[in-house]
Amino acid sequence: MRLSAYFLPTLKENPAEAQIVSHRLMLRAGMIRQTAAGIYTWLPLGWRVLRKVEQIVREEQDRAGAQELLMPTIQAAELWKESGRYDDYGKEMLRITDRHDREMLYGPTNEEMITAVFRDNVKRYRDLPKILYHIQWKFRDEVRPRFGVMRGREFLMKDAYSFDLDPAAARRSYNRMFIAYMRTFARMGLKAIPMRADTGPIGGDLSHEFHILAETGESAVFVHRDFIETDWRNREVDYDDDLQPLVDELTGKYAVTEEKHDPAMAAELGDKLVCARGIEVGHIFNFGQKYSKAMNAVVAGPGGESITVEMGSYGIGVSRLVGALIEAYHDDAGIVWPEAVAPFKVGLINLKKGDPRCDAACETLYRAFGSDVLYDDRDERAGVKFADMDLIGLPWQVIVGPKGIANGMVELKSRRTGDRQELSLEAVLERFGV
Ligand code: 5CA
Repeated sequence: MRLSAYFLPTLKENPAEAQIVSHRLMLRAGMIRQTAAGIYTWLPLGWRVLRKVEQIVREEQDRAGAQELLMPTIQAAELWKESGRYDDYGKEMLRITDRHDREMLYGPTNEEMITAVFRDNVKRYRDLPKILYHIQWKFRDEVRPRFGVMRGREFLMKDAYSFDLDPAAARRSYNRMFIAYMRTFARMGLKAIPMRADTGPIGGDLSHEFHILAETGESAVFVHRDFIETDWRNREVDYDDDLQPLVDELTGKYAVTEEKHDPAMAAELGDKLVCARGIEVGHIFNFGQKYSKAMNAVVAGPGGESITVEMGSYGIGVSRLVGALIEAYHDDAGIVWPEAVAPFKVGLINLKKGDPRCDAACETLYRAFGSDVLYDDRDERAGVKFADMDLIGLPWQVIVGPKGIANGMVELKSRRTGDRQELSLEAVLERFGV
């Protein structure tokens, strides 16, 4: 993409409405614009990151055996009356009336709808287990939408739902999702801390929140030092294995809480206990038959008997993750994207637009990098180009200037470390395998 043609409205000044760094940087880097309280337009740069995050979530759900579908955002109130949550959900639910005066709503979550899809289409025990998910916009009329996409009213969520024949099988599905979450967040370069949690309006008695560590996180978490040091990225998982020992290891030995553990635990862990701050990016629930009983989601068992299915639900805040990633990865100059979610891998800076050598070298590099490069071909001062490129945080900068290119050399800068290297044009292409 050529920056001269790209829709990237960056801001030099800090917007007054933004209280936290990710909100500030998303506005300044031209990723989002607010259209109403807690409702955002995703501009091209932000949208690219959102799609990358979504794709990692999707790949890890698929790997764990979940199947993607897509349910609508608008739901009929009847379904929610069946489960009893239409009244319980209160003012957080956006209620809508259609032209026929039928009560509708903008979905804050999809337990009811997926339970209806399941009960209308699955009849036999042999069709279980099933884990179904979608990645869809939700609406919650939060009292205080704040911190940009971290607590929006409209936000993108991955929500998965599991259907099993008995509690032991439901636990296996829960464990699969648990491990899938560890892998998902690790792939984005994030440390995710699973923490035993309350179930709130979703229900059930087994639940974990996943917090990623960032200095500006909303909740305090206490976590075992060894846990922070474990790298999940390279941990291979066979989802057909019994995952219970692994989940026990993660929730037992490294138990984390919002309060300092239980004195016995504190004494045992001693100075291994680290207090950190976390942002909740995922939440999983096992709620048994709460919805299946109320909505009559049953299958015929081997002897023809009717079995009420066991369910769980598993959410990831996909749009919140974009903010959380910036909370975890930024410096004074701007965002520092981990490669896995960067909107472009390389920012190409032409320091002297109009200089035939610089232009020719940049065109060569631009073509070679293809869709993974953002080429600053604007007629701007070098300082402006450096500042913008640092602000939007692409992992690598390739800087082409008249002095260097006279000797066939360009500069490669790592956004993360700030390290700079002089390389020949060929060496840069080789370095990135293009
Ligand atoms: N039905 C369940 C699981 S699918 C559910 O809705 N869980 S939840 O309420 O915990 O939401 C799942 C995730 O969505 C949260 O962990 C959080 O990361 C994200 N989320 C929730 N509310 C918001 C919000 N207002 N803005 C941005 N993300 C949100």
